[in-house]
Amino acid sequence: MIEQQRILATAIPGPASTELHQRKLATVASGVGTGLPVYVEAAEGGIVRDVDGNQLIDFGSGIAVTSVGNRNQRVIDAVTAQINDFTHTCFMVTPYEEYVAVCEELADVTPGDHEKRSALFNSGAEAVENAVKIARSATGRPAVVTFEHAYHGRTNLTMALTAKNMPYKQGFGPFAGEIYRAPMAYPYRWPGGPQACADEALSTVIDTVHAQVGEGNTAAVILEPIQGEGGFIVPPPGFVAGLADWCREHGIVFIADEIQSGFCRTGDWFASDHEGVVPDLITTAKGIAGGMPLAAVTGRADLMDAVHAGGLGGTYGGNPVACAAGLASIETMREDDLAGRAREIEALVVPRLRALAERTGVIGDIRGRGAMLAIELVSDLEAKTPDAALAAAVNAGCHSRGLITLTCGTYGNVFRFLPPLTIGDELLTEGLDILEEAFDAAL
Ligand code: PLZ
Repeated sequence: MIEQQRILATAIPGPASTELHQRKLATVASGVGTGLPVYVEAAEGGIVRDVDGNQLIDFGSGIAVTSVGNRNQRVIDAVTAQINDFTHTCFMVTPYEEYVAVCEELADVTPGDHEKRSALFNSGAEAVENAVKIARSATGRPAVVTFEHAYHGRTNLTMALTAKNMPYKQGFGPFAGEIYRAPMAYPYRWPGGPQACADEALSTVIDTVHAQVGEGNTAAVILEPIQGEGGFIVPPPGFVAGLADWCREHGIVFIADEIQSGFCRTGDWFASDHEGVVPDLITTAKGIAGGMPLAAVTGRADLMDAVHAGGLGGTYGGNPVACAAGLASIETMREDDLAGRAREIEALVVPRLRALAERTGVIGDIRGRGAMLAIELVSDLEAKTPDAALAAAVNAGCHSRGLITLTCGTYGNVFRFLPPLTIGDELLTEGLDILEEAFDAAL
């Protein structure tokens, strides 16, 4: 048991972490970065404990993964039982119930009550790759439309879908072809202002695809209903629904990438639910399995089943241990109403962020839903000049005070909040106090 309490036992990082980091630098490829090099020994609930005995408050959840809390007991029990039974057979060789049960749960919790099928994979990027394969196979069309500020992964196709060059794409091309980028409905930075954003962005996307791609050549449009790495950009009401409707009119597969926004993070099962949108295909990963590697594509049976037998798979996809963790995580979300908890977190955090914005004058936008919240930092509120240096300074200030925080955004100036949904109010409040201190120290 780790007490749900922040402890600063040494400087952060402390001596034991620093020693481990020297070993890391000598042996781990330098392309694999670390945002906060404290080496973790244990974690529970909303606390991560490092090898120096420091206990940090977790506002990152390993990038929106441990939504059911670090060291969730249901996950531990399910995984332990599964490991004792068997760890692997390869579902494509000799199948097992856990995979099937995860697909049943996915059909139940994802938007829409139509006939659905799922396929399981290991990572978010792999799910996105497969969603595109399925859309192309089902439509016989090549093109895929993606958006500014999008993030879909680090494999070749998903790098092509991702917008931001550094650090994700620099030097790694050439990228996959037949990918077209459309403008994103980004209310805070939309030239015509937030009121005009939904309509103008939608018509620009439609015109762009018509003029530069051709609806009949377009297999899929892929969108994060709330963009993650790109800056927690929440499109204005109507944009996602309008896009999905237009896709349906033209036989284009609408793929919602809910890898970061899914599984109760935004205060409902999926961000699409807030928009009243039923995607044709939905990609999930991260929060689905309490930290075990599991990802999925779920969607309309007619599309999913258009792929020839044997066309989808992989050695580890839907590994039984990961599936057991997935089932335990979904049960936790349902039984403990973690979507409701995400809404409570929003209600606690947003007023504090508003007060912080008023006091500091450097927060241009507060946005997000549930426990997927962010502030965009600017050096000039009128000009909306991105302030990545301040975001980095506040981030470092949080880290040294024992709060795990993350930044994001195309311009590196967005500070995001992704606590485990099970975190207690006391740790949340203390984390927000630390954030204020870090702002005061950085300004
Ligand atoms: N789609 C919407 O958020 C992963 C990336 C961290 P993988 N986001 C965190 C990093 O720097 O690599 C993500 C996402 C959305 C796809 C992915 C990719 O998921 O499990 O990292 O492959």
